[in-house]
Amino acid sequence: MTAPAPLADGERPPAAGALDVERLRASFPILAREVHGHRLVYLDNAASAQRPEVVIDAVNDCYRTYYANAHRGVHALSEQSTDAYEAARGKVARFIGAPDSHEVVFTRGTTESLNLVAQSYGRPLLAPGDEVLLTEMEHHSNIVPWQLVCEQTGARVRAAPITDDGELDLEAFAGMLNERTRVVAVTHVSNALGTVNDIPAVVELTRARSDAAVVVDGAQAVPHMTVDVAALGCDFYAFSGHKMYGPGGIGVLWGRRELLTAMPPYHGGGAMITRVTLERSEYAAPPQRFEAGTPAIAPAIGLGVAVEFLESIGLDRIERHEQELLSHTVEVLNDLPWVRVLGQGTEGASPRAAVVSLVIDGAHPHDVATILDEQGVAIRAGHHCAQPLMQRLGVPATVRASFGLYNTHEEVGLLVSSLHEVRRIFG
Ligand code: C6P
Repeated sequence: MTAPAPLADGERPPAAGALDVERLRASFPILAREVHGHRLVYLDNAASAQRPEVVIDAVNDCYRTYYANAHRGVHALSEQSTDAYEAARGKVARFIGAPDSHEVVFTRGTTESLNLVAQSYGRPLLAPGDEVLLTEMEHHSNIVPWQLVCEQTGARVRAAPITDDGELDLEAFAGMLNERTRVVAVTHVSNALGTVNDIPAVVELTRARSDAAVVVDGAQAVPHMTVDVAALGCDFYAFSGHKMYGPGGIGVLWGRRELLTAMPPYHGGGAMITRVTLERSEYAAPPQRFEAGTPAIAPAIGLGVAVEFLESIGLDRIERHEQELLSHTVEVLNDLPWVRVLGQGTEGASPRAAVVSLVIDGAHPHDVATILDEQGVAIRAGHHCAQPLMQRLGVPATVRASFGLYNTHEEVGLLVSSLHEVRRIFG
């Protein structure tokens, strides 16, 4: 079979129905490579996804033809870079349903976005006795920044429990909210289990029982489902470019404008001020207030193109395709008595997104990952930067396969046959 032609710039795949996955795959040059003599089966998308040609080209084109610093010069290149950088902000705002592009702050990634909220929103607000309520399924990026700010202010971190099925226990969560809760920080989608949290329910409970701001870690949501921050009702939403087929080194913090406007800067430096004397400085309005120093201009522009790429395919179609891959994988794995799939829930459970975590009797996840790599299958093994979750699940580590829009049922088959190879080796 000849490989389908890559999508031309601006060309749309078929308007309805299933994804034309083979055609989309051809837009990702890296997927054509081999690893250890096998075709690459890339199932480590939750760690970082691959980039389509349009994103690579956009970054390349920026550096080749118009790159200069943004917001600093009046020369043609600087104006062109500034325009492209700000246009990317507008695309991101539209993508997440932000009412106003001034609410979109470019950061280096989810981690920096969450640290920004902890330090600029949390630190001036928190006092001894105040509480920051997290969940047991958070990534370290949504735990450690809150621990740091609590050490600095005398507030304390609490964590709402999850059920054995890997779901947030909403009743227990509600019971932990009180008038001392100042921040609720919760992931939209668990990076280790794929659990999709009901953010509108979290917001409703929070509003009913406290004055806390709701901070959502959206790192694992934005590549897999339509996200509309206005509909979610949260106060802050953080995500990374590299997990949504965009460049590395760029991420986003969305925040309600009135909150951002009341927050002090996170970093000090160039471009975030209106006036500086040696005694004091006056700060620019958001988002510039939070973008000190020369920003990641080409990566931001690439992120804008990644957004257009996702929109041109349609998040609903991506979600449907990944859900089919997920249920196929779980169904096959559940038939293997030596495999234990973690936290996929039971009948009536809340949805899961694009991630399968498993353990294999008698085989350490790192050994499994090594054997799979020899077959060209890239997955992640470890604690996935979610050590409290691993403790809750009673495992030191898991094997995690995570899907992207370009994965196929054939690749699920290759994953499963590689797991059989692990079983053969470990007996
Ligand atoms: N999770 C994973 O393999 P950064 O590194 O800043 O782009 O994203 C941090 C982060 C925050 N929250 C969630 C839910 C995440 O999944 C991640 C990154 C990767 O699961 C790398 S540890």
